[in-house]
Amino acid sequence: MNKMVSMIGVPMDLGQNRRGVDMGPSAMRYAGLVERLQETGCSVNDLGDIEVGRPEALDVKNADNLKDLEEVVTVNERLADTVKNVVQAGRFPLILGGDHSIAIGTLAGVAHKYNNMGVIWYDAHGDLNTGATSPSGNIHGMPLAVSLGIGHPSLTEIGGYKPKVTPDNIVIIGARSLDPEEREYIQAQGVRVYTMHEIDRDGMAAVMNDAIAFLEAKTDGVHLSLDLDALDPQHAPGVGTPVVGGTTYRETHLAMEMLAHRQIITSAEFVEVNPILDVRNQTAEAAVGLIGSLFGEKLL
Ligand code: 6HN
Ligand code: MN
Ligand code: MN
Ligand code: MN
Repeated sequence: MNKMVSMIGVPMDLGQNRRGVDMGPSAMRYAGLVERLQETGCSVNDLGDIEVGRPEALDVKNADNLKDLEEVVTVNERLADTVKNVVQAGRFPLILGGDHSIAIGTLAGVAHKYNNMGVIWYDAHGDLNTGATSPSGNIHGMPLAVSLGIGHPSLTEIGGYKPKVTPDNIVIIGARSLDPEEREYIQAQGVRVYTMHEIDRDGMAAVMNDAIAFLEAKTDGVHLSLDLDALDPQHAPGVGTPVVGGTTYRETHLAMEMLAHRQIITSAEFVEVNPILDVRNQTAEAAVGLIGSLFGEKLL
C-alpha cells in the first residue's frame, strides 16, 4: 500500500435530497483521521476541500430527472483534476464525502492511469441508475453507471474520456437495495455482486478472498468506493439512505484488513457520512476506524 496519502474533502450534498452530508469531511477530520493515518505510518497531505456551490445560491434544476446536474458536473470536474494531479505525483488519493456522486470525479481522476482499473463498490445500493431509470433523480444513485459510460454525456465525459471502468472489472459488495433496471443491467452484463445473501451464507472472509482473487488477476489498480450505508444502520446511523440488514462493524473491518493484507487498493473514498443524521459522530468515527484498517492498522 502506498502510504503517501493526499486527502481531499468533497462537501457535496447536491447528489441527493438531505442536507448534512456536506459536513462529512469535517466530521471525519474531527474524528481524528489525520492522526490515525500518521499512527499507521502514513505521510498525510490534507489538500482541504473542493469548492461546492451552496444549494440556496444555485438555480436548482431537475432537467432529465438529474437534480443539480450542472453543479454536480462542475464539482466533479474540479475533483477529477485534483485527483489526477495526486495520482501523477505518485501519491495515494483518499477522498472524503460528501454524497456518492463524487465517485464520478474520483474515478475520472484515477482511471486514466490504469489500463484495467478495478473497482470495489462497497454499498447497500448498486448506484447503477441513469436519469431514465432513477426513482429519485438523485445523482448519488448513478455514479457507477456514469463511470461505466452510461448516462448523461456531461457526466460520462467528465475528465474528457469514457468509460472509466468496464463491467467485468467491478465487484459490488453488500448490496441489498437494487432497483429493477439495476438488476437487469447486472444480469445482462454478468457484474460480480456479493449481496448480503452471499455475505451471510459464506462469510465476509470468503467473499473478500473471492473478490480480491478475481480483481487481482485482471486489474492493474483497484479503487475502493465505500458507502457507509453498506454497514447496518445500527453501526452507521448517519447516512441519508439507510437500509436494514447490512454488514456489521467487524465484518467491514475484516474486509478492510484483508484489503490491507493483500495490498491491492490504489485509491479510496469514504462517502455518505451525514453528521446531522448521526448519533454522536459514530458514523464518522466508524469511517475513520475503517480507514485505519485499510492502511494496515493492527489489533495486536
Ligand atoms: N447511495 N437506488 C436509489 C436511487 O435513488 O437511485 C438509492 C440510491 C442511493 C445512493 O446511497 O449512494
Ligand atoms: Mn484507463
Ligand atoms: Mn448506498
Ligand atoms: Mn452509494
